[in-house]
Amino acid sequence: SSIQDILSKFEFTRVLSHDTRTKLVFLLGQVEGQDCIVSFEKTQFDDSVIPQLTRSVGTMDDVVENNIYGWCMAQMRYNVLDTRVKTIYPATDVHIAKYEAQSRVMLVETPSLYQSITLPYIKSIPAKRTQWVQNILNGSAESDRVIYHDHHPETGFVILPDMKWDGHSETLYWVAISMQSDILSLRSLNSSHLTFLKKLRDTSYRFVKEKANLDSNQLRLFIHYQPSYYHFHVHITAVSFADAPGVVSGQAHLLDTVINNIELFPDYYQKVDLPFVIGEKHELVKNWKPYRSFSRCCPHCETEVTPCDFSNSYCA
Ligand code: M7G
Repeated sequence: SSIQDILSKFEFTRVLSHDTRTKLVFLLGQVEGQDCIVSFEKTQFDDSVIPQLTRSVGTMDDVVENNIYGWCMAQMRYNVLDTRVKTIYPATDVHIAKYEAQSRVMLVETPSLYQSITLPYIKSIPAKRTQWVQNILNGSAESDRVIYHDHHPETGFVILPDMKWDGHSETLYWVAISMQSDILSLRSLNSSHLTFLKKLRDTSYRFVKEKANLDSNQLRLFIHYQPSYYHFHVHITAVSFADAPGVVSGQAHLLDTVINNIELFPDYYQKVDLPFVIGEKHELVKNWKPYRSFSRCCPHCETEVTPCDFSNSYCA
């Protein structure tokens, strides 16, 4: 039989597999009483259509707008595939640097490099860059999407769908954002935040179970270091979303591990060296001295000479 013939006679039985990363679906069905497998794969965009993509956006569903960010599910006029569309307008140089193709580097942040480079960088970030966060906290954006809001000024947080979520539970991606603006990042966490962190974790488990029917053992809760936004938040993702953006080592720190480290050592995150992967076009990279160029030059010496001369006892 011809392919066309097979497809027209295909009677669907069940989905054999659906790889959400490769967008590859295998279906089992029957054709004239015999088993038949058909697969579908979302194809790459053809290079020639890419410049025309914005013009081919047709009907838009699930439209969300928050400050300079917007995203939706779009039916494409000149393409049968539904495609998720995100907009950032107006975009800053920081956004451009973030999304531009670039190689990545592994840097090691000692506590003193945090003080001398990272903290001044964080302080130089204009407040408007986290306007979208304030909009969520004060209810002026995405309020219809908020899943849970604990308003306590110190231990409160908001749980809502992340911009990265496509709405399916196997690719679940939510975010929990702290009410407090003083917790800048993982580096700021100490034993005074344990109650907050545990409450956030347990509440996340409860609501994911309720709304998406996933158990706690199907979830990966983590914190990014370095984050893009220095207002503390926790990423809530499905374990099945195995290659969700940003789950890699060098970026994601499991919330359970973070809580445990602080329980063992209250000032763990003020003392520890934190390695992190970052795009080479990021502003932090430009100022990063020393560039750790080979492993025998240990990060503790923080010499400005690259490679260091091994005069420090650590490096001998
Ligand atoms: P991050 O670790 O600071 O940065 O996480 P990343 O973008 O490098 O992961 C911030 C998280 O907030 C990310 O998962 C973003 O997708 C998400 N996010 C960013 N913006 C601007 C918005 C927004 O406007 N609304 C929602 N709901 N999520 C956002």
